Amino acid sequence: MRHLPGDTIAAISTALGPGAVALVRLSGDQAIQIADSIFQGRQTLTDCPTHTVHHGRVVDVDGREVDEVLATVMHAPHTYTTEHMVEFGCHGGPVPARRVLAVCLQGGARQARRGEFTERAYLGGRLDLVQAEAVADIVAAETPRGLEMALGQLEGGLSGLIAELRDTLLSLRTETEAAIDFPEDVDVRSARQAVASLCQAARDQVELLLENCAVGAAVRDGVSVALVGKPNVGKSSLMNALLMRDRSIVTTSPGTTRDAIEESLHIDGIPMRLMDTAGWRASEDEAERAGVERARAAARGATLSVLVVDSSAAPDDEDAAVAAALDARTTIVVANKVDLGRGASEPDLVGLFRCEIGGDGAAGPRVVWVSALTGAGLTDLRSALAEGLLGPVHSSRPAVSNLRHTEALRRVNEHLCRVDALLAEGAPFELVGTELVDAGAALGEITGETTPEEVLRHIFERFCVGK
Ligand SMILES: Nc1nc2c(ncn2[C@@H]2O[C@H](COP(=O)(O)OP(=O)(O)OP(=O)(O)O)[C@@H](O)[C@H]2O)c(=O)[nH]1
Ligand SMILES: [Mg+2]
Repeated sequence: MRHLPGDTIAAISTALGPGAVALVRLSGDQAIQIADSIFQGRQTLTDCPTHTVHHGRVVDVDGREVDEVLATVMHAPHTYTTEHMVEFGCHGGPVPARRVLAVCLQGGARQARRGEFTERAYLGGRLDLVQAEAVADIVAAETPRGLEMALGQLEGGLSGLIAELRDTLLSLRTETEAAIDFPEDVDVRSARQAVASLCQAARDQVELLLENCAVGAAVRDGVSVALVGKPNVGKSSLMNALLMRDRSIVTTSPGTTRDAIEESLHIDGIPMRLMDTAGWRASEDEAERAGVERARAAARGATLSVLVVDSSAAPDDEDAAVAAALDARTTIVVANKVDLGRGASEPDLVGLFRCEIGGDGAAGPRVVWVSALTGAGLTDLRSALAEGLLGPVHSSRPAVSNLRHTEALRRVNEHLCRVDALLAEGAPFELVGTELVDAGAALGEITGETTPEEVLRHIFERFCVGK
C-alpha cells in the first residue's frame, strides 16, 4: 500500500439542489472521532461495528441541532477510499448539507478537493489509475453505452489487458537482459529471434488495445457531424427529421439557412453535435457569404460531413463544388427527396468524388437514399452515421476511450517498432534494452505507476468535489 495523507477530508457528495437526501462524507484517520464530536445518537460512533447505520442528530459547537441524520460508519480498509469513513445522510436541499459540512470542518476536517476521495482510493491501492478515471467517466456518461464502457473499465477489463501487455514487456526485458549480462551463455541469433517474436506479440497486444480507441473516444467525448450541400437540397429538413422536431427554418426558397445551427442528439449511444449549415453558392449578399464561410469551416472541423444532394435531379456543378471541398473518407452522401423520383444514380453521386478515388486506393463515400419529407431511409442514415463514425466495432473487447491512454499506447508502439528496427540492423542488445525501458515507462503512465505528479493532479481535477 502506498503512503496515505494523514488529514481527514470532508465534502458534500450529492448534487446541490432540491432532493430527498444529501450526503456529507468524511474520510481519514480521524473520520470517526470527528463524526462523534458532532453527532448525538444512542451510542458513540467509535463503538459501532463497521458498515452500520445509526440514527441521530448533528449538532454544532454550542450543542444546537443542525440536522437529523443517518450516520454510516465504515472502518478502513474496506471503504471507498480505503480509509475510515463516515457518511451523514441529511435532509435534501443545499442548506442542511452545507451546515453539516460546516460543522465537520469546525470539528477538524479539511474541505476535500475535487476527486480527492477517488484519489485516496487510488493512493490506497484499491483502484488503479484506469479505474479511477473510469469513475469520472461514469459520473460524466451521457448515454447508456458510455456508462457501460466506463463500468467495464472500472471492473478492470482494460487494466487486465494492460497487465497482459506489461507481462509481455517484462519477458522481453528479461530475455534482452540475459543476452546483455551473460553474452557467453547466449546464442545471439536465437536470442534475437526470441526477442523479435516477443516484440511481435507485444505489438499485437497494443494493436488490439488501440483497435477500439476511435469507438471509445467517440462514445466518451462525442463527435460532430456537419450537414452541407448547395441551397435547397433539404439540409434543414434533414436536421429536423433527425432531431424529430422543428429546429431549423425550412422554406421553398434557396438560401434560407444563414448561420450554422448546432444541436445535440444521440445515435447508437454516441453523443453527436449535429450542425445545419448555409447552402453553398456564390452570393452578393454579405450575410449569406459569411454563412457559406461558416459552413466550410464546419465541414473542415467536423468528424464526419454529410453531403446532402437533391436526388430527383442529376448532380450538377454546384454539388461538385461542395464535394471538392470534402474528404471522401469522412463523408456520407445523402441522396434526399427520393419521394420525387430518382434523377440521379449511385455512380453519378460517387462520381462527384472521382478525382479522389483510384490514385491512393481510397473508397468512394457511402450513399444513403432518403426522404426528409416522408422519413424514408432515415433508419439507414442513422446506422450509416454510426458506422461512419465508428468503423467496425469490436464490442466484446474493452475500449480505450481516453486520449491519455491512446497516446501512451502509441508511444509504447513506437518504442516496439524501434526494437524491431534495431534487431533487423543487428544493433547491440543494450540499445534494445533502452527502448524496452522506455516502452515500459510509457505503459506505466496509463495505470499510474510512472505518472508524474502534475498529470495525476490534472486527472483528479476532472472530478467533482465529493467524489
Ligand atoms: N419532396 C421533398 N421535398 C423536400 C424534401 N426535403 C426537403 N424538401 C423541401 O425542399 C425545400 C428546401 O428544404 P430545406 O430543408 O430548407 O433545404 P436547405 O438545404 O436547408 O436549404 P438552404 O437552407 O436554403 O440551403 C423545402 O421546400 C422542403 O420542404 C424531401 O425529402 N422531399
Ligand atoms: Mg437550410
